[in-house]
Amino acid sequence: MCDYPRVLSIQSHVVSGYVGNKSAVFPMQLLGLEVDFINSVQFCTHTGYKKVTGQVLTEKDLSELMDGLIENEIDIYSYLLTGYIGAPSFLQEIVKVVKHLKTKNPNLVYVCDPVIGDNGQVYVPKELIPIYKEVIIPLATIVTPNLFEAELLSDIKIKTPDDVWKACAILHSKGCETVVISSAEFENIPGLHVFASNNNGKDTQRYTLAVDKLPIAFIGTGDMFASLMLSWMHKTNGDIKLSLERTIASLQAVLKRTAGGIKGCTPTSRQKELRLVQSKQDIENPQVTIEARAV
Ligand code: ATP
Ligand code: PLP
Ligand code: PXL
Repeated sequence: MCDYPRVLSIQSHVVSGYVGNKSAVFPMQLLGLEVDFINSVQFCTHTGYKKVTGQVLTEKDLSELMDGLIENEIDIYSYLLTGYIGAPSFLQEIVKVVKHLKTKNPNLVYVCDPVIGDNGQVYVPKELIPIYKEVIIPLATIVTPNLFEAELLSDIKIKTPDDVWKACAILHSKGCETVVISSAEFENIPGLHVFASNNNGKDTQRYTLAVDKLPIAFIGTGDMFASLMLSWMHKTNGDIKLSLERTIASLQAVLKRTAGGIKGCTPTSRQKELRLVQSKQDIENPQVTIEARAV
């Protein structure tokens, strides 16, 4: 349908720093994808800074931008990527966007990072949860929840890696082909764990790997994770093992470079900003050191 791979990425924009589209677009472009992006908000910085100013795009604004693409007959995309969404009405408009893009390209791959919260804390309006669960997950091809988000979307408590696979199976049964748990921690098991499960309706493939957790709370890593998974799933023709390994290789290189520039034990938000531009080569040419294990 598309003469070359084109992504529509609907995420936050920040003037300074790297979250949302600022951490997702550059990696996808480096990996050869044509990226069109809609900024769901334009803030001075991410919301962890002491003063946050800026504008929020409404569902009407989003619909107007889509109308322009439709009128110009340039509404054909291979991929749709969505991340943090702050309002139920905006998420409902995204539903319309997905359905429309699927009428133009039935093979559209929708990659959804269902940003809801982390570590038992919800940081979006709770009304978003049933929309993700009942409407978005069935429309998505690839979802990238963290452990807490996977619990909320599957309605099961996840205590062990076995429980992760149960949650993945529930999300597959709702109609989502690929589930990637972007980060999970377990009692008595060291490290930060990543899981990927692919179910094409017949067979299931599962892979997992673990990384050492750096003692820094990075921001924007989830957004970069989803954009790298999208890019590598594209470049490897849906190989989840290679995609997971290369995504993690690039991310860990970015985080090590970022951590290396931090002096002292209480880094500022500014010091923790991802060193994305400096990591261009690690994104283009990830050096895989951690192999994913088949389960
Ligand atoms: P989302 O909420 O967007 O679904 P998430 O909460 O899972 O995302 P992160 O916790 O940022 O996102 O993790 C994404 C990836 O970033 C992990 O798979 C890991 O590779 C890397 N990562 C994030 N924080 C750290 C850390 N402190 N040490 C090592 N790796 C990290
Ligand atoms: N905290 C707030 C207030 C957010 O808006 C977001 C948005 O995603 C996050 C945390 C999550 O950051 P990350 O995707 O890096 O986990
Ligand atoms: O990385 C997620 C994210 C997206 N958008 C905005 C944010 C954050 C994290 O803080 O503040 C505006």
